[in-house]
Amino acid sequence: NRLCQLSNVAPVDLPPAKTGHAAPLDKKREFMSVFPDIVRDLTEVGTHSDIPDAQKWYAKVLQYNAVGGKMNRGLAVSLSFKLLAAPDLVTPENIRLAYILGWCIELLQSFFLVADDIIDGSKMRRGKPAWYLNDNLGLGAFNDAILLEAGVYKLLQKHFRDAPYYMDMLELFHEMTLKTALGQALDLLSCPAGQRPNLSKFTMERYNAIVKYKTAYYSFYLPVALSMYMAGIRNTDNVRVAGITDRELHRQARTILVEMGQFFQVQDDYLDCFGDSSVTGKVGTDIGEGKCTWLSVVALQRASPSQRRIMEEHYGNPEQESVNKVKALYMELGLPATYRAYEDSTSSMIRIHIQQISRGLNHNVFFKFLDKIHKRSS
Ligand code: GPP
Ligand code: MG
Ligand code: MG
Ligand code: MG
Repeated sequence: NRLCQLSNVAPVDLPPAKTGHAAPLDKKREFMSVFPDIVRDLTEVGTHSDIPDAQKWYAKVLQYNAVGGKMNRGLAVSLSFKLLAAPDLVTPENIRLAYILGWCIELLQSFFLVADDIIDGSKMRRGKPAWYLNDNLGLGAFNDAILLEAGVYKLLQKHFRDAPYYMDMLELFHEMTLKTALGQALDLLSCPAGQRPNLSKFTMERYNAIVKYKTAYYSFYLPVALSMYMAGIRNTDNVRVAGITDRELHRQARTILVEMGQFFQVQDDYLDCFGDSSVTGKVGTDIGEGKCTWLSVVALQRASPSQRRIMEEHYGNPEQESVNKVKALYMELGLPATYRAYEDSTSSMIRIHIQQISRGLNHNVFFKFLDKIHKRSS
């Protein structure tokens, strides 16, 4: 459509940084400064004031679970909004709205993590006991996961119900949740409760499908898609006519972001086994739980028949001795070096793919994401 042109003219790509780094501290602080308002929005006097105990509990659930992570997903909304939107749209009010959307993703993420830790039997999250282990909550934590998810929709309603892109955002959150839960289902099907893992299902194809669904969509596509909806398309009179809803642009963004998300989960799998708990803030469970991970798939690709027997005998057994045997096999197969080579080649390949996408989307949105995760250790 000649009348509609994208609000931003993509500048020349900046040379991407070489190593990963966390979000700058001031941006994180600014994002954090909105959190008390988020808690207030969800628990303020006047809403459910007849049940103050529940409101107090909700505030506690939010405080324990929604903060303390890297907050990369939450910060990504405002970061890409600033890169995608026309300068006159980048107002303090809109940046605040982007932060609120960022908190919606952080809430969605905390909902997933509370559930995932129960499911995976993980002991630690973000350097603290997993929520279900805190105060011996047990399965009561499941209800708190529901509280966290419900908060997403309360915030969207409160701040966006009159926005032209409200319905797009609602549908997007629902769609991302469905995809994530389907991915989680696939993750769990690799090792059904009470059974030995079915190693014949541990193929790279299946692995890629699991991580695309359980991680990539909500972690990478969701924040950028939200910022695209906010950023807007302008007509030739420079009047904003709609959010970026162009299907082709969304498709291109999704393709590259899903690729990055898969890369991110490979890193997560590597860190589960070889990461430093004091840096990752969590203790790995993948080998003991019999997960279909990047390491287990590559190990099986390379294993001799006798090495495969070690996997068959010990993979999916939480006893420390079995876990150690599998780790020793991973070392014997040289997986840390394979991983490092994979990390370098995948980063370069993603860089090339970014350069190939439409100029209608500022490439720095994607380069910034990639820089954040390249060579990450947490
Ligand atoms: C990461 O898997 C995937 C998720 C956290 C999504 C969970 C989705 C649900 C619908 C509950 P992981 O188990 O490898 O993550 P971690 O290593 O952080 O435990
Ligand atoms: Mg887990
Ligand atoms: Mg899991
Ligand atoms: Mg993991």
